[in-house]
Amino acid sequence: WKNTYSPYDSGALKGKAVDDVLAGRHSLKSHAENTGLVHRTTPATVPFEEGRTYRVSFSYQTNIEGQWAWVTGADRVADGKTTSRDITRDVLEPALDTAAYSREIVAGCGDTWVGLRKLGSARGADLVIDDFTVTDLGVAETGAACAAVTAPNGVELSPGVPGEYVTAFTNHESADAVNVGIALPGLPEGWKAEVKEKNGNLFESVEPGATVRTAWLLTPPAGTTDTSPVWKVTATYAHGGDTKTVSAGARVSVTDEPVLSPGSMTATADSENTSSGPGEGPVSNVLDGDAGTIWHTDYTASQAPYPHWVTLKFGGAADIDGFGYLGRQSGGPNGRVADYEVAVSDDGKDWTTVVGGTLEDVPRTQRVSFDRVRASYVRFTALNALNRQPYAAAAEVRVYGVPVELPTGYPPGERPAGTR
Ligand SMILES: [Ca+2]
Repeated sequence: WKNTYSPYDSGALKGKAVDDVLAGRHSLKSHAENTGLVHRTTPATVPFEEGRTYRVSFSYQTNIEGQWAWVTGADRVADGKTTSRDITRDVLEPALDTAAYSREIVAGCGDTWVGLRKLGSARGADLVIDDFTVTDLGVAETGAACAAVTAPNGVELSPGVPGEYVTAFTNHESADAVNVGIALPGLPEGWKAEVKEKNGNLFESVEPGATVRTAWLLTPPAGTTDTSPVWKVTATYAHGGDTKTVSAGARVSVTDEPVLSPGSMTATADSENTSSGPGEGPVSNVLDGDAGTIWHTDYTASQAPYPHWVTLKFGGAADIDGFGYLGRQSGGPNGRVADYEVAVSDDGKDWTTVVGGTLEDVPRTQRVSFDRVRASYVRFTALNALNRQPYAAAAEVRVYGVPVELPTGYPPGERPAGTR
């Protein structure tokens, strides 16, 4: 049966939430968790042995895209401290009917574990799993791949406009990773992937612990508006005589109107709180594509009074006609902006106000429009807060428009075959 009478929310979730139980009498359900690791195995509950291959499988249902990932991780103990990190991360696609997950892993890189990670902050995100099974498939042909590749979450692109998309490779092996090649297999038909720097997706050698980044330019074709395609970012490298590949799921949103890619802009603000960790305070959080991380004005060292502002510097001049504000999605009402002004500038010094008004307390991006103008900067000035406290905050901001000069790149380099 479907959970049409959800006990915790008879409104928005009614008729849409996942089942409480998939099979038999018991399943494990996670409801509206905070972001982070929700549950995982330990060496005592599932003793993975280094150098062996295992199949990890389960059945599941979930209701909102981009909220949950199934993770393979490893713990390492050094100097009396345990460090834990994700090795692989598979984002689980929405499935309102029971779906199956299965993946083969090679244990190693420390004490291997598997578990569930909450990625997003969408309201009412549920995941229920059952029939969790680990099958020992014997000794692996190659050692565990301990490096990691990451893709940005929540990037927006516009049809026909090359947008910035930065992937990262970190070498967690004990020795150099050589002949590293980053690729985007499974990119949908018609999409164009370029790299900003020639051969920017190839690295001769990456030292243990080091991270290297690849700046891509992705261009969705016409007709992809309002889609959220998925693919994989892979890194192939040689280490210890083996060729290894690690991968991560990737997703972007193709918007219904041109938007300047967040990665092409830099943000500054009049005030930033610095005592609450990276997820609350820094103004760079308004461009990271994560609704769960916010800019918040200082409330530790001082309580700067209104007005507050965020200035966005573009990668170059752009023709723009709108601004988007996503208020904080959790953690209380402080900082949700009421009255605002948006101004534009060519040089970051002389400003022209193009629109003003009052924002609402809604869980979506509020887009305000103005007459098309060419500019290199936008400044969002918050005049007061909905709750009349002295704080301002934002989860994400956007500028709608098209760069005057579209960025250009190079075809990605081909990784040479062989280990070196
Ligand atoms: Ca954010």
